Amino acid sequence: MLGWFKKKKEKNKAAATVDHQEPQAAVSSPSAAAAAPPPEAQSEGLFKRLKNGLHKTRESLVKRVDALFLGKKKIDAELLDELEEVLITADLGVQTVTEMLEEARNQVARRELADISALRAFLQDKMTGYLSENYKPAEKPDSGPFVIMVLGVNGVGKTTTIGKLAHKFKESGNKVLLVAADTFRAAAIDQLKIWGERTGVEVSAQKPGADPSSVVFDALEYAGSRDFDVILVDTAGRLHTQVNLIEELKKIKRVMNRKCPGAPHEVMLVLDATTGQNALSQTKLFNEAVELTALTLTKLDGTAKGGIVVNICREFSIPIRFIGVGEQMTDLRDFDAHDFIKAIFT
Ligand SMILES: Nc1nc2c(ncn2[C@@H]2O[C@H](COP(=O)(O)OP(=O)(O)O)[C@@H](O)[C@H]2O)c(=O)[nH]1
Ligand SMILES: [Mg+2]
Repeated sequence: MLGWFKKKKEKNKAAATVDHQEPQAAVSSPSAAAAAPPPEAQSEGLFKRLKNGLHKTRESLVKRVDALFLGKKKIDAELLDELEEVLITADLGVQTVTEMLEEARNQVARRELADISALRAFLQDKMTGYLSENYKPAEKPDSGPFVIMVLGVNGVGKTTTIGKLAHKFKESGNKVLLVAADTFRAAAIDQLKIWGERTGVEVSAQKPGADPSSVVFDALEYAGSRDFDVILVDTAGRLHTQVNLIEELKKIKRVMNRKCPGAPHEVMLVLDATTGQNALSQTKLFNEAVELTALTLTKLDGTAKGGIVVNICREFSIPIRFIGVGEQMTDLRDFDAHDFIKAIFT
């Protein structure tokens, strides 16, 4: 998880074995994923779940590509035009698709792409490459807790993602604190408390209507010398176009940094993958306001347009850390380009 987040319980093991014991290390990079496969059975189960979660995208993208390829032996101009259209409707982004098809056409002309199966492999490789190109690990603080500020518009899955993350971090032996800085509605605070109970993690909360910046300040004060490894801060949903709410977000970030220099170590925007293209403008405006360091895409199980992940990766150099593929506690996956594309293509 987050590349460097080793299982605490395994910290004392010989360094050479730690990576192989770490089931979440796959996020660090595609090559690291290849070098450090998680235990087979577990890995198979997780991969199956990922595949199930992405079935709609597989249906709309790869099944349509395969239908197009069916019975064809030769790659001709018409086939490439049709392929271009299928990829564009899967939300991969016009620019990316155009670029990819141009390269395919050149390779066909140079006889480097000889047949349909080579073209299919070409698509798979290109997409994996696009998804890997801007990977950056999270920056771990030298000491003290790793503070993650979670933000995004209403209903995208911020609180659920925090719950799932609490579970993930706790499972790998970290001491986790949740901070209820979404003080708009009492229900939002309660929802976080339920996740706290479900995952057995402490929640720092105040009354509805409290100033979110002071909630964060007090939580960091409380965390002080209590040896937390990870602090996850929930914030109220806001539109990227609501100027005063964006100012509030900046203030929360400033207060965090003043109280705990270096924090937030991760500024994570949560995006609902089912919103398609709108996710791009959300990313752009939130990034301008608070300098995002990571993205999480939720509800990939509910959309046929998972190609949006490629679109977002190419548009911004902000790494995608996690993807949500369901509503359960265990339905959050470390994002791994290789696994993601493989799950769609196989
Ligand atoms: N299918 C699916 N639903 C999700 C996922 N993540 C969150 N949700 C649901 O989206 C809804 C809104 O989530 P919530 O965390 O309250 O959103 P918030 O307003 O951003 O905090 C809830 O019903 C969640 O169960 C996901 O990955 N897949
Ligand atoms: Mg919420």
